[in-house]
Amino acid sequence: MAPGPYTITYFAVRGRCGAMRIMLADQGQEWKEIVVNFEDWTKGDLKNTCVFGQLPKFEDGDLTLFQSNAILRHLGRSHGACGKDNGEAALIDMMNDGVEDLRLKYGKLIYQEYETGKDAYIKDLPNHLSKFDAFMAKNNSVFLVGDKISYADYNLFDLLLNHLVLCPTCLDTVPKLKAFMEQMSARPKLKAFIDTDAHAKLPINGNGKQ
Ligand code: GTB
Repeated sequence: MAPGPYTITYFAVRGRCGAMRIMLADQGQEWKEIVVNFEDWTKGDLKNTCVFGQLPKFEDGDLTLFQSNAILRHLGRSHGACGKDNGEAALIDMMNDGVEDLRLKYGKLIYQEYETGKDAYIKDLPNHLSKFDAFMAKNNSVFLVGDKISYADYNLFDLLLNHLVLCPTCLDTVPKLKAFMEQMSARPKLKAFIDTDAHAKLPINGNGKQ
């Protein structure tokens, strides 16, 4: 396969690049990784070139993007994974915003209150996961919206992988999400990628907490 035109510049973690890597792998794309050491990052040279002073940075040929969700949407549009019409695209955007809301809560737990907040977070998790489960139950397929995989499915999958590490039983009360994870994990290219060291051995978060 010819190398893809994609480059991801990010720290040596899954973090905000887990979903885009899983998506690229599942879509049969190749990409280059530029790994940034946090010590080098603090010198500021690269930071000063980033639109919002943060990573990930994503290059698609001459196009340079920041903001992980914009990158996912761009890949969705490029690879037919953002719905079959405007209505589906809007619902996919909506669900992806829901994933982002949960990712922000997860990030707050991991980076700010892991020791004091973990038990309460896990206790409250069914309230959040049940919303995705109920929405999925109304769709007549294994995906969030329509009958084709979308960028929001990859984002949800990545975030749920993280949650299964945080709390291995967290999907026991949400059967649709459990089936979703099983079917996503059985996709050959996706499974091959998450079995690689490049994914499996990469820390989930930057502070070693998971
Ligand atoms: N809304 C943005 C998006 O979705 O792309 C948020 C991007 C973001 O939070 N980037 C963080 C960053 O660039 C990295 S993700 N932080 C550096 C800075 O702001 O100067 C979280 C993270 C934190 C630390 C590490 N680490 O130490 O390796 C890895 C990832």
